[in-house]
Amino acid sequence: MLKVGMSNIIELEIPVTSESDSNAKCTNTNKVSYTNADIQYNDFFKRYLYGNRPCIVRGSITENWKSVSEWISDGRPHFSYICQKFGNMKVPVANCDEKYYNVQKKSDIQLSDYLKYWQNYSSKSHSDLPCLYLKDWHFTQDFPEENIYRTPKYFASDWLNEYYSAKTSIRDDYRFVYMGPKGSWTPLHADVFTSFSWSVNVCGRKRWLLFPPGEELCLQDRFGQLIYDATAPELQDEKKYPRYKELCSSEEIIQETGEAIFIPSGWHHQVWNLEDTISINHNWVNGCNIETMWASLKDNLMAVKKEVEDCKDMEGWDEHCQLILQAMFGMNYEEFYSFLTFIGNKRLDSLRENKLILLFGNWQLGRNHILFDLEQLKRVLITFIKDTDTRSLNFFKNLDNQPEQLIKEIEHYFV
Ligand SMILES: O=C(O)CCC(=O)C(=O)O
Ligand SMILES: [Fe+2]
Repeated sequence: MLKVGMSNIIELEIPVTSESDSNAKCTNTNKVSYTNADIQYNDFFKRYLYGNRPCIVRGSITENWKSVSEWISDGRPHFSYICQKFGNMKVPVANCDEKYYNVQKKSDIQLSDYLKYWQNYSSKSHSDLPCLYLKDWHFTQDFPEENIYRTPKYFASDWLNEYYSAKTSIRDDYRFVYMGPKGSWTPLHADVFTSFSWSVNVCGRKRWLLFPPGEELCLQDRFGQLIYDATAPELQDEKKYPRYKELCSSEEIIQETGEAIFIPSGWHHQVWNLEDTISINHNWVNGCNIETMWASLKDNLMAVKKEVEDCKDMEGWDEHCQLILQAMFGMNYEEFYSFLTFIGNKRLDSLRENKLILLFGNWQLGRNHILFDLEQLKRVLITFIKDTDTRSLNFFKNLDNQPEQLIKEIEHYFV
């Protein structure tokens, strides 16, 4: 267990303001920046998280990571070690050669079988084998005591995993291990809930193709369907992809071993493993992108409602739409409200009772950071409770604790 000293505090100068209009269309402010792992937290926060700009962090990110010292041997995955320790786990594996709707076909297999396959595949003696990619393995949830990495401080303010890892009723979080052979890849997408993501290569290298928010419209066919592979020649077919010619900004970047990449909210991306690669990856949301998450929850509800419009007169239609929203988007309004109140109450408790908030990686949340979180949260909560969809839902009509009270308690710290 790490001791919590001053150096473990992540803190902000207030007010936080972004340096520029980061995602302005077709400007070179969208270029991926490089920064060193000694950059001040406040600077990283302002430039990249609040500014919603991509970057690669180089330097000492993976220093002392157990995943590096134990899982890697001579720069390659230590197959026998990984197999002996975790081989009996069931893990999710995608077939990179098989498109299923607009994603890769996935199934669960035993890790030992996957590792055997991988070694065969890499030995090239089985050119008939499909390219399989182990992705979205909830490793930390499966092995909370293993501590194979320390979340870098820049990514420690993570409301999403703070909420899901505290919630015992459902076993779900957004902390993953990815591993796959050279050539495995992930099709074009934006992340769940328009969350941020960070990813660190424990071994191997990745090629990333990034598109700033809005550019994905140029990568949709005339029915609004996003292309599966952003490098496919069919994009040139103007009849199919009429807006492709308007594409004006994309970024290609190589992420080396030991480097962290930060992918901002709403940036579409496609990824290739250039070598046999193992990476750690989190999706996350915090005070910088909570409004974006709320906007995308609303957009998704609108899309659901449009889809089932013909049953509008059915009793309980609004509640039914919420069920579909949960299934399609991964969250509905009630869950979102529970998420906001969990984060808000935890921070208020900490201010009232002078209690520490310890985040992943044993980083401690500074007081200004807590205030920033509360201010952002309040803003979203106010629009959430005014929303007509929210007000029509049963859970909201029957709340035990009124949200206005929470808002008042937050405001108390801003007078
Ligand atoms: O590494 C990959 O294959 C995909 C990672 C990704 O999409 C992400 O980190 O958001
Ligand atoms: Fe992603």
